[in-house]
Amino acid sequence: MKVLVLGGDGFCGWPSALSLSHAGHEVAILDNLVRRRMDEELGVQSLTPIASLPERLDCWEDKTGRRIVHHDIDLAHDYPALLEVFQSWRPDAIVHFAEQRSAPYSMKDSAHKRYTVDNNVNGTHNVLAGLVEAKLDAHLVHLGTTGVYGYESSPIDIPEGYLTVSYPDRLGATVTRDILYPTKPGSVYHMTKSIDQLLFQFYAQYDNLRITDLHQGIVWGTQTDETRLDERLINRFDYDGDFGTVLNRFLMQAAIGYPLTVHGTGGQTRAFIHVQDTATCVRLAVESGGTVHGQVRIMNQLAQTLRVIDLARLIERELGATVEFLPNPRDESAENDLDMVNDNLRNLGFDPILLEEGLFEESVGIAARYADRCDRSKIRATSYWNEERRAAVEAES
Ligand code: NAD
Ligand code: USQ
Repeated sequence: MKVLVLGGDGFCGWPSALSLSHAGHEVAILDNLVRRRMDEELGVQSLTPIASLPERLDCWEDKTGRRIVHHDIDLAHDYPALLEVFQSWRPDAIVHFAEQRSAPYSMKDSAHKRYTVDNNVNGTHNVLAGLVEAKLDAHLVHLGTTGVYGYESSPIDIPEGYLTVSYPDRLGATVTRDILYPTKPGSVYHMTKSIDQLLFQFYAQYDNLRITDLHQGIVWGTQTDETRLDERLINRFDYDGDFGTVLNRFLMQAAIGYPLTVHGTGGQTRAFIHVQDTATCVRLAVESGGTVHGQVRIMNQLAQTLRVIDLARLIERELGATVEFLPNPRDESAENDLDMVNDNLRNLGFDPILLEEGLFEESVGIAARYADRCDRSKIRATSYWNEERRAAVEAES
């Protein structure tokens, strides 16, 4: 298949592009490299020294003989260039990673909120409008988030996107239908993913597009089978307070002897998946292809759910780290339960990598190896959800 990977230079997109190329697909990356410019804006670099994209692509060709082409296009603001790629290359599948994906970054201030909405909503809409205008029947596989469901304890296992509801009609007869699971985003970033869901539903209904939305949990780990092949292929490792996600941050903190930064009581339960599994699930979604025209296929993409404090205690036990409870800069439930169905991907052959299987070593090894690249002043999360949270954190500090 010809697969266009939007956002293929990022943390999830890069290993997924390599995995698709390794599997024999013809791959092209569309990425405007804005994530690398955000590193400059935030004054922090990936803990791992990532090569430039041209270097990465040359190295991949040296190692495997397979060429991946790069289109430097802003998905949100250069619609004509996007359309030209659709019309001239005519991909069979499009994997969409190209969004601003940090919740804290999206909550910094009005400029970051507006950027996140503008980038994510416009980018997704441009892809959908472009598919229609190019008369392209490509399968769109989008990386969404388990965060769209919200994090309130639920009496049911969270289903895969749709909730079956029954209610009485005017005459008292029972009506049953599937609706999108009510969304309750916890940040402006998560809100853009909720909006994406409506855009998909609309374009599937009126333009018969083929769409899979992967509701993915927090990704951890760094390397995959393909990125391990050469130092120049190494994946990025975000550890800072904006882009670093909780498990990778804890592993890095343990490696450098920094107390684990648990927000609040650590009672938040979240979904997790290893980056190797991200690449696997994306490939399974692309290769399975078979979505029904007109109905968005939603698959929950996670290996397991875990409480932040349990993760911290596990790392404390296994790696001898210390735990520090910090006032939470986010406005989120102090505690929640979370159970989630993931049958759709399992039925396609997904066999999740679980935390217990001890993949810590690699991440900790990487963190230790590049510890001198860590700027400790960038570890604490300093993006506050609202003035009340800021005041509460300042009062406690
Ligand atoms: P990332 O920031 O590392 O990568 C995103 C890539 O998209 C970057 O290379 C960036 O340059 C590119 N991009 C952003 N806006 C663009 C635009 N307008 N035009 C062209 N390119 C653009 O993020 P990631 O961690 O790889 O996440 C990828 C996707 O997966 C996101 O949509 C995110 O919501 C989703 N996701 C990520 C996680 C996680 O834990 N990392 C978890 C669940 C879902
Ligand atoms: N947390 C800590 N300490 C830290 C960092 C985070 O206790 O040092 C807590 C947060 O308060 C939160 C939880 O850990 O309760 C998760 O935070 P996170 O930064 O690891 O993840 P999140 O902000 O939810 O976002 C990440 C990705 C995002 C993706 C989402 C999946 O950045 O792109 O959509 O995970 S989900 O969590 O399912 O919404």
